[in-house]
Amino acid sequence: MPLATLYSFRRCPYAMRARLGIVLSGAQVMLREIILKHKPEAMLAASPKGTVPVLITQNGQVIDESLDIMIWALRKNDPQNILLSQLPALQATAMALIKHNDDTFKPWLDKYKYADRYPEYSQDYYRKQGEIFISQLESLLTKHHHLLGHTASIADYAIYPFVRQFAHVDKNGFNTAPYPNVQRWLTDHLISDPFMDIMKKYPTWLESEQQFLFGTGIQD
Ligand SMILES: N[C@@H](CCC(=O)N[C@@H](CS)C(=O)NCC(=O)O)C(=O)O
Repeated sequence: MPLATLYSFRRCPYAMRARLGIVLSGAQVMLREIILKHKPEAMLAASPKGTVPVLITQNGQVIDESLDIMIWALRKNDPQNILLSQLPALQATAMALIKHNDDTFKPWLDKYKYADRYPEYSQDYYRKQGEIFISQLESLLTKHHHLLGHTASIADYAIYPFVRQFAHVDKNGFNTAPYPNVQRWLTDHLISDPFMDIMKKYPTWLESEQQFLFGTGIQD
């Protein structure tokens, strides 16, 4: 049976979250690394909205939302209970936190990162708006080692790629800000094996050229 295909872009935090879901589930897909400025026709034919990641399953189902790709992979195999499947209330909390990340934090992150494109306010203003979410994470991480408990869940994996981007805008400023638990949490993830796995570099996939096996394939 052919493997599912994942259109991905290495530095995109949404694509990172999808690749984390795949790695953590032990799934294996064919990875096609794309360039956002030159999206492959085959990807646009499958998902005309033109965002990465896009997964095309073995059955031809198109999944073009990063969180749905994580869920697709983890529903097949989730040895670490990252999906919190037996804990529906906590799972709902995780989904609400991820939604807050995507709907509120991410737009501030973009404005902070590209402040010159949004001259209405200063970069400092955008950073402070983003820090409202960072403070919420700090208070969660003061209570337990991971966002929602003592083990990492989908909330941690879906959110930390975005916090990484936020931290990278001004690394020194971030590292000296009063968020010791967020700094510890982010560092732990950035030195972890799953992060190393998802950040391997692949040459760009050009139509009908090479694609790459991605993931461990320990899942059936
Ligand atoms: N809601 C989507 C958002 C994905 C998204 O916006 N990805 C960005 C890259 S990080 C993208 O593809 N943007 C289109 C572009 O830049 O042309 C998801 O969760 O998958």
